[in-house]
Amino acid sequence: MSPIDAVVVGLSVALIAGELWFFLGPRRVSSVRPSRTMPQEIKVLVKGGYEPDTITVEAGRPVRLLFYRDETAECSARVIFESLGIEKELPAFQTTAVDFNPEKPGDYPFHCGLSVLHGRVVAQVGSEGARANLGKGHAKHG
Ligand SMILES: [Cu+2]
Repeated sequence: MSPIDAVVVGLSVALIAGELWFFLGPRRVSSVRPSRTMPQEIKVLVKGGYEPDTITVEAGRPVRLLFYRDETAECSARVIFESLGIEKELPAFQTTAVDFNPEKPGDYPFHCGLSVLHGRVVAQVGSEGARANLGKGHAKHG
């Protein structure tokens, strides 16, 4: 085998080994877990109702609901979470954030000022709850 042949064979072996390592080698798993202090952010469209009207989150982690009120109808001007003691004005065509931490698993209902429109936050143990919301929300939000 000439020196050139040896070089070619060597390079080929190295190339094959590289490819095998690349495709079959151990995967680097991102160890970045979502920080427990990062709020679970969910966008809610307010227009004759709440969309989504059922929001699943992980209990014990902060939640930030971003209400975008896409109307001027008086009915939806305020949102009330009685069990959390939260009441917020929702200016029309703006996004209003409502922050809270659902310490315990369970339902956290909310409604409009006249209790016509209803929605609820369902807090579940574990991150399954947070994943349920992935991809939800609306293009209308800024
Ligand atoms: Cu109402």
